[in-house]
Amino acid sequence: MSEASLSDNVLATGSLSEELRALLPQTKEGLKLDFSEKIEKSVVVLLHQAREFFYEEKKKECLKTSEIIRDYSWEKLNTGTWRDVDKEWRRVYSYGCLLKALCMCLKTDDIAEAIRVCDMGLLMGASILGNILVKVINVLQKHLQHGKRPSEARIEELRKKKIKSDHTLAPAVKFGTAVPLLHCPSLEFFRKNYLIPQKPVILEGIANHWPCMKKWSLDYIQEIAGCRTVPVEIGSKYTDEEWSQSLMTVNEFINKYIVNKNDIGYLAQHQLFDQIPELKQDICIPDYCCLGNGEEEDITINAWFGPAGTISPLHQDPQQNFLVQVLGRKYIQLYSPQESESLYPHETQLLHNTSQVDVENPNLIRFPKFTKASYQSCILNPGQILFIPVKYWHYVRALDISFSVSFWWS
Ligand SMILES: O=C(O)CCC(=O)C(=O)O
Repeated sequence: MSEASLSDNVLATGSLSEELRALLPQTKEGLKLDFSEKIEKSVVVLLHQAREFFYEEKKKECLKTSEIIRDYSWEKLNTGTWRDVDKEWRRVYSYGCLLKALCMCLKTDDIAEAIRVCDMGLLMGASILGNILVKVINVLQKHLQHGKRPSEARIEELRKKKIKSDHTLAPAVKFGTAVPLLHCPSLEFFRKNYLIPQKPVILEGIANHWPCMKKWSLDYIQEIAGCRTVPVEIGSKYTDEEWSQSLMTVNEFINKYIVNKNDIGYLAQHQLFDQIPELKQDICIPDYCCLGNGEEEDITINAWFGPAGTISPLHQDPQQNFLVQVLGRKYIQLYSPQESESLYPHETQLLHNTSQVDVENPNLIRFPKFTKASYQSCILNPGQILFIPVKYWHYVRALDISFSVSFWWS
């Protein structure tokens, strides 16, 4: 591209470039690049070069160098197990994504692609420069949508189109097995009767006034997050051989797995609210979490969004959980940790927290003790919160298009 056409582009996206620059330190020295000796010297040199090119407005060179940084650190992120990937390499990857996205916006006007690059940094990298990737995406998204956020009237219009129930037949909740239901219990009542004895309970009247209950619909989610890249689990359950994971935009996910039901796709156990803070404004942290001894920032908030028919096989987690139902219904079975022996956990390290039993269609020849396991069950409806104590086994099947938010706390 000639210099003339380069500057034409900069002019065309003038205010975008100004807004992006405002997020960055004024001088290249301000954009600190501190890495430990774990990062090879040649990579640190490349990072300095990319930074220099960026501040000197050598966009083509900066783009090329940031691509090399991304490709090289990508290899590091994909070698060995994720747990063993050093955070320093994840930071390098984030810098590569940041510089690449910035150059793309200044050099071309492919904003959607720049958002995808930033999302890759958020998903695979580590936080840099005060979570700058989130801030960059905020600016980019405004320009992508010509500065429009849905107005109150538009939110109301979208709400009217709210997802209808799929009318999937809900399994009967057997008499005597139903999870008890409480309306706005006091903190002390909940602590004494459910938290201390570690008993599941459904809480009503707590979350039904959260903004998400009114605002969220397929259309609203598409307006806020349609262009964002998210991880999607493909296949009916994570214990199946054919199960896999893929990255795609929320729009692609909705079109492929919710509107057209090609296969089961599940945006499961994803910290979507860290990635898209705008959606976080629509939810609250249940007050009952203060009964734990952890800090509020230690609470892990996950999104679970998918079509009817997603299944989370019977498994247990190491923290207390408030599972909040926002859209659609879910059928849930719960087994106390004392039943573990009758639930036949997988023997492998990776799946030791997951039962081998297909709860709604158990093979009693292979797993005879399963008939002895006692359980509780419920249909979780929008606005309800299910308290799942630490290590309590839970099986979850969506009966409708469903959006749940889980709060893991200690
Ligand atoms: O909703 C689901 O599919 C599973 C939720 C879950 O396992 C959890 O919140 O820990």
